[in-house]
Amino acid sequence: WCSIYRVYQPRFISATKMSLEQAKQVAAYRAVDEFVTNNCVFGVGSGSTVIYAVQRLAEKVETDNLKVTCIPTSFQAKQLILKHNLTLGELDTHPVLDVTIDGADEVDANMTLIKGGGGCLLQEKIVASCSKKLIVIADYTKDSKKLGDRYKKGIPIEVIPMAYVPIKNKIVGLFGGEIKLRSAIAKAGPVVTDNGNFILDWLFINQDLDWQNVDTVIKMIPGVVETGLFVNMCQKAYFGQPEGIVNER
Ligand code: ABF
Repeated sequence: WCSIYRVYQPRFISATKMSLEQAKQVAAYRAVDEFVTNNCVFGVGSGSTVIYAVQRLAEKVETDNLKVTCIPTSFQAKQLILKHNLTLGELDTHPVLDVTIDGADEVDANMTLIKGGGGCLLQEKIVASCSKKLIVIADYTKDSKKLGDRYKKGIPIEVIPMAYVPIKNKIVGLFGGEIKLRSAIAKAGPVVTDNGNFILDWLFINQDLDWQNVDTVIKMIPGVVETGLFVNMCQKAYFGQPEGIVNER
């Protein structure tokens, strides 16, 4: 790994993959540089872009001698915190966070997010809801006008396993589209989340729905634990570009 804002480039990674990785890294580094302060309580998101954020956080903690308490949003995030010897905290002792930096699958023009492609939406939403600020870091492919323009896998919905069929039918009955039970590999069993639940991926058709209302209505269905719709939660997004610059919104 090279120094700040530069990316290690193994020979076997294609140019496209490289530009994506570079885009993720510049966005993550920028967000950490702007939002991490001494004594802050910091929510650590999940996904591949967050790996760069934790890397940068660890550098800053070391070089600037900062005290930062990190609250994880997933098993992956907890492992990252421990790997970098950062201070691990929990909501029991730190119920209010200064900032959470997390990835997203898609960000629309209103800053509504689809999250949960990596299956961590429930803990991500809990931690975000306890944070004074939620900052998204992403590569340029996540920046869209309307949900569904770019992310084609639908909206993830975490559900209690015994209820997945009725929930599926109710959502399709209410809003249309199609729903798939997420499984890791074809013919393998369903993906089980960090919380022991299943994930439904809702391939919606109507891109002009009122997402706040959709989120509220879906969450009223018994057995739904959480949706991957984050409405009015994100204050700022950084989108790394292939050339290594960062667009902010
Ligand atoms: C998490 O990781 C998610 O909510 C989202 O599904 C995903 C984004 O991952 P990546 O940074 O790998 O694109 O933040």
